Amino acid sequence: MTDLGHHSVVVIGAGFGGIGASIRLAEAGIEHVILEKAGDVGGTWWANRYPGCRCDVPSHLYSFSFALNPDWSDTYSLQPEIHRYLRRVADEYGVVERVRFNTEVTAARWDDGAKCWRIDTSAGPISADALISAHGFLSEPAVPHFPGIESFTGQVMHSAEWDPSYDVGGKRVGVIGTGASAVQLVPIVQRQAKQLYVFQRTAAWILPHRGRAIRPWERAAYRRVPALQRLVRQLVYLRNEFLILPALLHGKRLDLIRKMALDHLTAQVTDPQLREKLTPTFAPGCKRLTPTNDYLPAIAAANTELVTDGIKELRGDEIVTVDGVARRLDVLVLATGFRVTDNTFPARVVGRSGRTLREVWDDGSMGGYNGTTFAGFPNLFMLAGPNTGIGHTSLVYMIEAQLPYIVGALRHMRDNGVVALDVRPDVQAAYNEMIQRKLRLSVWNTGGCSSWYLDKLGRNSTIWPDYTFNFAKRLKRFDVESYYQEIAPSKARADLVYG
Ligand code: N01
Repeated sequence: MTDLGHHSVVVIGAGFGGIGASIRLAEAGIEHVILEKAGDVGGTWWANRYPGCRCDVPSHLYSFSFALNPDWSDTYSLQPEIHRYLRRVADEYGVVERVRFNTEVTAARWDDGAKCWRIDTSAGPISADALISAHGFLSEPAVPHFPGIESFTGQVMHSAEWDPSYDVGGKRVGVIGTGASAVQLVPIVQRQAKQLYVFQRTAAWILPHRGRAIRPWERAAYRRVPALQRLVRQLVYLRNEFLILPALLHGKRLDLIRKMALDHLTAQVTDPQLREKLTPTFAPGCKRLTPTNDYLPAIAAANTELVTDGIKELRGDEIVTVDGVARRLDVLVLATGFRVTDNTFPARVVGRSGRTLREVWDDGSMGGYNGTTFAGFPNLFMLAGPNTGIGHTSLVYMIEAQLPYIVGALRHMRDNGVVALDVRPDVQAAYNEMIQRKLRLSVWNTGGCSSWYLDKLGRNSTIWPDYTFNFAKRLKRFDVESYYQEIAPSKARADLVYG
């Protein structure tokens, strides 16, 4: 293994976060390298290649604000198109040449003597003055352990690790899960499979999908008049902020969403018993709302069985439910989501005190400041960190909102000879108290479901509980007064000392 040297900044991950960070760092003249475990850019949009994978956020909103794509072919884009977009942006902005592919970060430790991050990777050690983690919170598949899974004789695939060469045509397929990934892949699989079993633990709120192809003349208009696409993007953004967010945050108009979903169910499923099974028992929005016009008909199709009995074990080529029924399978698809609040990345990051981020979070639950920095972990910045998730709009908006803050911090360090920036614990605690207070009555906390939004202590460590423009406003300026800072001896001034 070779020593990968020292850099001003190391960025982990080349998805939306890492690409956006690299573009902004380059504009600010900040030297950096991106470490990417995969062989291509794209992050989650590279990894998730299951059939039917598309974004349930409108295309015009799901892109960088500075790199709109007038050529989206659909109002809700499919994964290959989003990946192509990210590839193109990364190429055009020179990001690709700054990426070290097939390089996985295995550990990162703050060296308080040298004031730098010492990072171990699968390709060798590397160090940096500052570390930006854009590892993504939906990057580690959650693989539940079912007894017998090791000796299951069929194929097992997680939705986020789909093998594109596997053909489900004419096969007996089992799908576990009914979340955002499952509702997209089930309709495609149902059309091709001989027999499909969908194992549902919790029924999902299925809403009508409003997607449609974008007509050639619309694309031509967006190309010719970019302001037009900006306007459409802004209207979509405002609709989501002012119509959907209040429902989730304050329960306003939840009944309307419930009625819309139940009408959709009634229209698409005629069998009352099946409808009963498909009717959720928690408040809509408590889990991510899933819009689709194809899922319910696929569940009602003759070659599909919706199984609501719990899974007991796998035995040979069979999956056995608690009622003792065994079903033969050729392939088992785990659409079982991601390790979010128990993501392993924080366990690999060691701060000033010698404790990992995971250990710190497990004490007081997950938390940071502005979803970006962490007391005791100097010069560490996280994109899409704790409480930056949103259930109603585009995560790309949140990531972009973080970038001026991070670049502002790095510029401040460079211009003032600051070698360590560490958010004050009291500031971080007050911030998290504000977040939790705002979340208390939200549907994510009170809707009666268990979701990946809540951590093992029942705290909501994932969702930003306010308008997203308020998040952007908060992070517009780097608030140095919220930080302890340490100055390089040659530049130290009396008013800039580590407190
Ligand atoms: O995962 P999920 P996902 N036995 O966690 C079930 C994003 N995303 O991959 O509800 C039986 O939502 C689990 O059951 P239950 C989006 O942010 C975005 O679908 O816990 N079942 C659930 O039904 C989304 O929220 C897009 O009872 C088990 C399912 O598996 C996030 O990714 C598209 C089980 C997991 O659902 C995750 O979505 C796709 C077990 N042991 C995804 N363990 C966009 O379009 C789990 N389940 C942007």
